[in-house]
Amino acid sequence: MEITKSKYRSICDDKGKLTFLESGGGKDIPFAIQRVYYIYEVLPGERRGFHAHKKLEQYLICIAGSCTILLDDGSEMKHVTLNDPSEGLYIGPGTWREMYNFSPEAVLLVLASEHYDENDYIRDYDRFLAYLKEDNK
Ligand code: T46
Repeated sequence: MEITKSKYRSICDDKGKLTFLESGGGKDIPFAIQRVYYIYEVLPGERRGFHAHKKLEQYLICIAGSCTILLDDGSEMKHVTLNDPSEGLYIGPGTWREMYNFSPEAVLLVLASEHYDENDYIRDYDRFLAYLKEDNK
């Protein structure tokens, strides 16, 4: 499984740092951003996610603190630590994800290609494996 991490342009001057990203053809985010959400104040030891998406594409940016993302494509698992606000992790359809190891100050920002749709979620691991074998991906 290939891990796609992007580094965004940042301006660092005597006032501090500013990172920016743009969506659209040839830009930082290849899809039109339809939704933005963020996860924060995660309790110590808490693990989130435990699902895959059928269609949704997302970029995850840990804009404060750190957290780790487990990615599983049904044949391989990878763990990616996010601790740089100028870096985004791409997660495409058909990838099981879990998020854990949140530092107390962590804020995980997510840029999503679609509006919220519970029908796009696969929240059962066996169903996820079966889904990968189907032709309807
Ligand atoms: C994902 C990972 C990285 C909404 O009503 N609207 C939304 O846009 C979202 C994201 C969630 N919700 C509701 C659905 C649940 O009742 O908020 C509740 C918590 O969502 P969930 O348990 O799915 O949260 P996570 O942290 O497990 O997963 C989230 C995203 O849902 C998911 O798409 O890829 O972050």
